[in-house]
Amino acid sequence: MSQPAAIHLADYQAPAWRVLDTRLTFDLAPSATRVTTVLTLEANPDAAVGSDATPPLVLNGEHLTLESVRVDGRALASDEYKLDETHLTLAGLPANCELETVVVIDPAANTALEGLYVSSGMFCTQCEAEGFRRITYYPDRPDVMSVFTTTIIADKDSYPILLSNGNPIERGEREGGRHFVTWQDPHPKPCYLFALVAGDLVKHDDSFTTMSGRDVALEIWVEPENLDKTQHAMNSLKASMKWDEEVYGREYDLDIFMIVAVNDFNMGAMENKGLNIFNSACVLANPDTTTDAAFQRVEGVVAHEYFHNWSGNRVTCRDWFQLSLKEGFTVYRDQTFSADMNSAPVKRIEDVAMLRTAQFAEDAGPTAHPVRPASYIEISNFYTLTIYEKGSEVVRMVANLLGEEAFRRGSDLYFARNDGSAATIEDFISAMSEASGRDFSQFMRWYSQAGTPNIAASGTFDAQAGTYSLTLRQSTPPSPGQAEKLPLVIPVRMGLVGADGSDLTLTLDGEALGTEIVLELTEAEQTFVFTGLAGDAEPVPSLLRGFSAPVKLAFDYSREQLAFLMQHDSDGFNRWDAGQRLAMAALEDLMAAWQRGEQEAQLDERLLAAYRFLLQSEASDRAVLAEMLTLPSEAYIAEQQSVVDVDAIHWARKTAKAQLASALRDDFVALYHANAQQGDYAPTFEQMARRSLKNAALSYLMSIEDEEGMRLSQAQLAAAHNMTDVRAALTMLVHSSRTDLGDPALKSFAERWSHDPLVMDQWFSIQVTRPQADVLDRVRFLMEHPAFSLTNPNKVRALIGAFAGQNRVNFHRLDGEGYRLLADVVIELNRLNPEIAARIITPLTRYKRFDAKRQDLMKAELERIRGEKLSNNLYEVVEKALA
Ligand code: B3K
Ligand code: ZN
Repeated sequence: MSQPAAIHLADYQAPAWRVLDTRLTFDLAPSATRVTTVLTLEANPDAAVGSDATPPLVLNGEHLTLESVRVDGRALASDEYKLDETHLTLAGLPANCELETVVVIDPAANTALEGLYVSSGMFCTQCEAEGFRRITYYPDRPDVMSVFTTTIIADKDSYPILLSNGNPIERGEREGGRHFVTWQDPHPKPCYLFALVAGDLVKHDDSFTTMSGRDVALEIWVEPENLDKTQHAMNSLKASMKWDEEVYGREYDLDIFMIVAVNDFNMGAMENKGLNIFNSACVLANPDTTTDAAFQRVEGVVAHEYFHNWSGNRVTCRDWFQLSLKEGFTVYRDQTFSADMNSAPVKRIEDVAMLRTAQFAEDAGPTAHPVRPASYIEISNFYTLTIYEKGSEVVRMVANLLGEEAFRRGSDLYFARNDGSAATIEDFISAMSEASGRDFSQFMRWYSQAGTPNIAASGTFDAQAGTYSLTLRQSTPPSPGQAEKLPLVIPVRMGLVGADGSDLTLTLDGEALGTEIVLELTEAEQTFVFTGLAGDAEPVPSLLRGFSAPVKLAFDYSREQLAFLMQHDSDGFNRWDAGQRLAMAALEDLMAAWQRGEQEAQLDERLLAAYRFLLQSEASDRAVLAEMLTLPSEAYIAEQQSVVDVDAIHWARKTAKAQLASALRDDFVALYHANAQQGDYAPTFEQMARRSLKNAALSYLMSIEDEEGMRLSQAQLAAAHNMTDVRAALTMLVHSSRTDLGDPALKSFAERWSHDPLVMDQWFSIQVTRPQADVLDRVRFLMEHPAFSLTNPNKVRALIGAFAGQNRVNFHRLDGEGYRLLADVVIELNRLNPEIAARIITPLTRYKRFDAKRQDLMKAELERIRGEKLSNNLYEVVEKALA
């Protein structure tokens, strides 16, 4: 088998040709769409050429049937160009010329969902990263930017709405019941930002007046039955537009901004210029069908895509190695936006919890890569948590090192200097450096070194001298292709908490610096000596406040110190983190007991006392309290272990939860009732906090199948006040031993919601995350359900993704059946949708983290997959996993 070649950052060369103008005509039909492309081309004077002759023009193109090629109006014979599976090459062109190609494509057969495809009867596109080459022959790379004029011709009855980027400039009728619309996008853009939609859609209209007083029409296009699910996205869009003006000085630049919801979509959404296309799961929201978490996801994704208009579209990426330039920065922007709209500490806790489980696991696994990778085989495999979430953490460190004002100056400079061009990470960092006068050369290692850095921290208190010496040692473990790592610049925000719970003044080198500072760790080991502490008792260090760097920090805290920080730390994030550390210690005791065969082990009293304190302290912020009452997830616990023992983890967490529930049963009942009041549903963070607190309390009660808890769950389900409460109650009943209650509830839920795919996705997930051992049969059974389809990524994620990713005990069954099921699905998806196949396989690629028996079983499935004729996507992932 010929091996796909890797592409290297070091090989970057400027494009040999520029496209000054792109005119596209789509004659739409599901199985045979004709695309006529007229390109005004110019040999790039900046590109290296050996002689006077123009360089060959190499156009990308895949799955296209070429009908004709014309240069300056003259039709070429087939020996005047070179055509293969992936390229159309023309040599000897004049330095300025016009090229016309005509191709035919088959959108109805496109199950990869890249390029032009059909979803629920409508046409739509996904071009990032390399989908445009499935539409027409083109230099499909982000540093080739052109203005686009797009004419869409289609049957008027089936496709009354025809959309593309920019502004509509002409429309009219054609013969045979067809019509057309021509769109023009005045902003030069790379082809990955091209979009087209054709369908029978209705819109939610609104408008926004920009800071300079221009009116922008806002349109959210959906299938008619979803029109009652668009208000939240519209509110979120308007809030995002305002926020980007206020916080970054960024104004929208076209007269119209459109969002379209589609049911079949590989990712969350896509920021195509002026025409964002969304996975319906990330735009539609309604209290009856959508949980609070999904409401927040809609707000965050709408903002993310909107923010890309500047960080991504006006300033785009020179090449795909720079992907985090737009993604890391835009995630940072959407995270801060959501923090401003909701509870900032809760947003930080959620983002960090995700980073520390999923991204840290990626960083420690076979596909680990730097925020700017040095090479890739398939770029679709690099839309990762490292590029997005770690990339955002790196930008956050820049922002924190610079402070708000200098960061804003840096971002203004970056946008001004690179507007309308394709930039690199150096362009971003140099703007930040110039705006602040700070040297970022060592900091750049964050972009080139993979792996999660460790900090080993230790402290000694000298009561007599009144000094506290804090030693920080950093190291980054080896990752594939990178054996040796250099020290990074690691900002460690910290304080010293005195015996009375207040922060002490920090004095370093004779200078009093306040009660909270950022230490900059730049060497492998550094010691900071705080003075002036005579007369104080030993302080407790509060380190990495707000999670000031994406690292694993170890400090040998006693459990008493953790309980103390959990109550007193002035930093909300670190209060939560101290609670998580204390819970981890208690869970580790239980796991060790389980491994010794002792099933009667008792939970550490100190954790119980800490929970009692939380439940009885009135002052707590509700939103944070709900987070604090949540034990570390099984995935997070697994991350902390050298060899993952899935059964011990599951048992320990279950046991801890049940013991907390038994001991604090009445407090949980009271907490439930104190937060149960119901007014009209609103997706405000105050209401969400109440619901999450109430449902957290209920989940403790249900962990011991408490009678009152059972009654409350059933009543909450029957009241059907909103999907957050319904889903929580249904999940708890279905996950309990009471199948006599769970099964009928599932049945009536399905009867009520069979018409709504997004609700049925939830119905799938609830069932396949059931902890009981018979769940695998349920997974297989549900794969045959009429509402399930392997060609719909949301279904695959809801059923297969939820099972393999969240139902850890059952996925990791010792008979290997969980692994086999996932491998079977991966093999099917390899043919249907390689991008999704290469994502859904992830749990199998992490086999090195488990015991020998499970390793063998997982490896055997990976080998079986390797025996197939693999897509580049899967080839790259499987080869790295088995390397
Ligand atoms: N930029 C898109 C990425 C889609 C690429 C899928 N292969 C989503 C986003 O980050 O906004
Ligand atoms: Zn993005």
